Amino acid sequence: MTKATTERLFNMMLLPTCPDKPPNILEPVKLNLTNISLDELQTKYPSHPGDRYRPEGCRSGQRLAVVIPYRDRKQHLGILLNNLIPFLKKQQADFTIFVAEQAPGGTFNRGLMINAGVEAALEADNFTCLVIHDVDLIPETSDNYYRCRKKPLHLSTANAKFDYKLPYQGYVGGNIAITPSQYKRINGFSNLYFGWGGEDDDFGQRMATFGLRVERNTHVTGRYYAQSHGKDKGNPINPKRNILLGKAVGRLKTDGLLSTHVNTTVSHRSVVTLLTVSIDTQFYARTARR
Ligand code: UDH
Ligand code: MN
Repeated sequence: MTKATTERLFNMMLLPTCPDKPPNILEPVKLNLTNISLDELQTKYPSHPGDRYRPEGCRSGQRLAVVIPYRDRKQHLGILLNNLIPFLKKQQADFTIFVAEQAPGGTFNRGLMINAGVEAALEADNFTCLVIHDVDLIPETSDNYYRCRKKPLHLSTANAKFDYKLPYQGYVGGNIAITPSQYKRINGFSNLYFGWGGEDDDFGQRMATFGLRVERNTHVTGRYYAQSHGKDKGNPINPKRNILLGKAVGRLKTDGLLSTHVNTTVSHRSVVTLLTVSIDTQFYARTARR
């Protein structure tokens, strides 16, 4: 038996399960909006094997992978991580954060980055819960538990950017908790939404098609601070989003988690697992012409 295996077995036998309600969970979140770099974060937070954080003294009921679609938002990422790590530690979560960074050049594709991030996460370890997380949203409520439930859970129901309300009925954009098996059942996100808009509604249609009724955080629990930004250079509004949405359900089986055309490299940065995702642009250019 390897040392790691022995240690794991030992922990499993000795550690009690973490309580549903962690100690001090009702202390309010104190947002920290000071700029901080990934290097500084690596110094601030001790290194963890496999970039995995585990609660001290107890065993968490779930193994969480947080997946952040990302490009060109360094400042947002530093600030998010500096808030998210203590937030998840307080929740006694067992978590690894995957940053799915789209390689430079070309138009941003949020759905494809999320699929690539989930793919890499599920290859890396046996996670039991996925949280899809935008880089600019910071949770404001301590007991907004990043845990999976029976149904997918929409977390960011009260985004400051939308006046702390849902922008429209059926909105599932921003942050969502979903199990790997649910995510696989709906074949993840569509890979075809280049540019801003539509991929989240497409994802909503996928869940509805499989009878996965999304549960929602209350407007108190689901409060998020929104880091401000303008339009990103590499992410113009997608003029084709409504055409794509019109055929969302028909495409579900052939366009999704099982058919990403990307090349992903993995780098362990101790606070996060950084994925660099290069899109096969020629493949997607051909798909778009069809
Ligand atoms: N993202 C990046 N880099 C980009 C674009 C998007 O990292 O260049 C990621 C990031 O995680 C971000 C998420 O994708 O939080 C969603 O993109 P967004 O923040 O642009 O989406 P939002 O809903 O749209 O905030 C704001 C765009 C304003 C256009 C409004 C038109 N009605
Ligand atoms: Mn945003």
